[in-house]
Amino acid sequence: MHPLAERIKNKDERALARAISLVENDSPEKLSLLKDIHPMTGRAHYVGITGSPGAGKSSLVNRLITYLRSLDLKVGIVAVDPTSPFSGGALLGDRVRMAEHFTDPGVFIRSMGTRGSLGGLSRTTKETVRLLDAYGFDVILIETVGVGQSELDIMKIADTITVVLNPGSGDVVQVFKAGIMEIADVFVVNKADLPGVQKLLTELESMLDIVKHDADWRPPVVQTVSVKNQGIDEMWKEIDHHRQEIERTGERERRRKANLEREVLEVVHYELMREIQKREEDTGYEWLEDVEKNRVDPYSAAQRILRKWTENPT
Ligand SMILES: Nc1nc2c(ncn2[C@@H]2O[C@H](COP(=O)(O)OP(=O)(O)O)[C@@H](O)[C@H]2O)c(=O)[nH]1
Ligand SMILES: [Mg+2]
Repeated sequence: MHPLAERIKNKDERALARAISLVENDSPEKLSLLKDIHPMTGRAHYVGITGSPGAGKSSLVNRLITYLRSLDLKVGIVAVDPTSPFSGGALLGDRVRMAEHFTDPGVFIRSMGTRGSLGGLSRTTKETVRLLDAYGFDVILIETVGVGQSELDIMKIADTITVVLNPGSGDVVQVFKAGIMEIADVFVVNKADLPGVQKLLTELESMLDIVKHDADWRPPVVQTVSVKNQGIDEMWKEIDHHRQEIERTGERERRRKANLEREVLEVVHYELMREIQKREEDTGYEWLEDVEKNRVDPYSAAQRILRKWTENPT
């Protein structure tokens, strides 16, 4: 067994932090570590929290941590943050947030910068979630930056996907366009202290009538004011209710299997790409000039590289 896996099993928090760094740095030991922790995973409830920048995701997460701790649940958090050009790391707000729960062994927060994730942000995030699961957290909160394609991809690992919207923001249309409507399990209307709540609720319900009209689960809509700590218990109640429902119907198993399948292919894709890229680098991209000078089209060049690989894999 990988020594870090052994230590994670024994709830060594420093080993967990080390393991996440290995994942972030795409270390060669990574696969064997992930392999060894896999049998320890599968117990935690993965909760995704997505929504436009500024919607209040981080403040909600912070309130949720406190609330979940009051229920004596252990919480791991992976927050994907836009990398600040000034600090070169995660945003200051998250450092402050971290400090608040710093001494609590039942909380572990890791910020992922959008830059500098060598294995790809989506993959790094998912692997970090697996590590947190193996360590034994009851709930793992995954906070994304915005509502783009990569967020959508990250969210797919979650059992319960929570989408945060604000009144007066035109969020519903954006969320609809991004394809988030289809994958949302719980909607949170945060900043419910601001005007336009009723309008947003009406828009949201009519959108749900269209998108979820024949779904088994119609996403509930909860209102929160995270700055005043209002509605957090209700938010959690709906998230937990969703978990119970998908466990009851077998949907949780189906999602998890589909995720694992996808992850297998992602690993293959990534490892193969890395090998091929390395080889091409070593041979100085000999096709490059031909493609640039239009002597060879890109598709033939790609086919040639693939053929070279299948005939002589390393
Ligand atoms: N009025 C009001 N402002 C809020 C509420 N929740 C968050 N905010 C503010 O919205 C801003 C963005 O919050 P943040 O949690 O960083 O959003 P994130 O980008 O989605 O993580 C902050 O200035 C918060 O103080 C709320 O319920 N009501
Ligand atoms: Mg945030």
